[in-house]
Amino acid sequence: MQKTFVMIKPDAVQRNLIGEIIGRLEKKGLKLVAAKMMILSREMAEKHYAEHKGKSFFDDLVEFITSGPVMAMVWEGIEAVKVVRKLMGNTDPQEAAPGTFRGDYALFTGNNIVHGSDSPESASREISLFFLENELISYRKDLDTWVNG
Ligand code: D4T
Repeated sequence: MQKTFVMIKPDAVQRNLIGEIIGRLEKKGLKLVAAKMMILSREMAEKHYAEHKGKSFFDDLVEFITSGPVMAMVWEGIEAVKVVRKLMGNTDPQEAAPGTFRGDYALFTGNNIVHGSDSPESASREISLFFLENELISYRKDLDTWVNG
């Protein structure tokens, strides 16, 4: 079973989309194993987006992601990293397919409502940046049998 890190960004929190995004992840069959509402410090934001340091959009990105509360979460399921990226859609909401979070609810890259890890390695790094090991809940759902075999 794979874990991935998902963050509902400040624009989506402001637009009351927390429930919509969590609802879609739940209905897909993924399992929520950790969640924390927080306002990112500049230091945390710079660590999270370290791979983009030096790029033209880095300062705006850090400004945006620290501008208000985010919902940081860990979701678990078969191929969770890939599945969440598919549900999110293209980084550029104008290219994101209808039916995806970004395709349905966002208009431009600077405000693209949700983050999801792009590889299992990124997921491990991001999960340990945001959560202590004992904040990840291990539990069983009947649904596990139906959706995960
Ligand atoms: P995140 O990391 O937020 O899930 O987005 P993606 O994984 O889909 O895309 P990314 O890492 O390439 O970009 C991180 C973050 O930077 C913003 N961004 C990106 C931006 O404002 N302008 C740009 O040109 C790009 C490429 C949006 C997401």
